Amino acid sequence: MKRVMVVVGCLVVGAPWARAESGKAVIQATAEGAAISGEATLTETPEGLNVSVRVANVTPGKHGLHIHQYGACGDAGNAAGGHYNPHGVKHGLLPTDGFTGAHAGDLGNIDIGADGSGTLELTLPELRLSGGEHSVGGRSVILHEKADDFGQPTGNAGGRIGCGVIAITS
Ligand SMILES: [Cu+2]
Repeated sequence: MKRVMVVVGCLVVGAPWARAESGKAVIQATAEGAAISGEATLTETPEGLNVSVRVANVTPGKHGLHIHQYGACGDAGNAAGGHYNPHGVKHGLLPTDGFTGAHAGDLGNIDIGADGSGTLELTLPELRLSGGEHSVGGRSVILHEKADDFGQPTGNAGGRIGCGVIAITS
């Protein structure tokens, strides 16, 4: 005679206390009458903060894109202050230079095509929307007039043509 033992398992679904945060910045032109528009979506993932940016009505070519210190877009974007740089280090490109060789807000460039639109998607380890050493919620996404050439101190990217404050949405 065979005995069959049935083990009833217990399935644990999800972990509601480990809720990921997400945020959004609506990017608008800093100059009155300019048609620049766009959006940055920021999502905390186990790999880091996923930042997905799309913009439209921008002159073709590379444009510097950074997270700046303050959540304000007035005064032609100057109200956003300097690059978000919590460690007081030199300017660089965060995905390759890390927190010792780049500002925490150094996202690099966004490539704009002939139709005036472009996208940039990055996942940045240790960057967060809130909490931790490098949190970007309540700061600003700034789109620059020119390319970031990674020169010092801020990449020679010229004026601030687009700006959006990063709001935590969920
Ligand atoms: Cu900038």
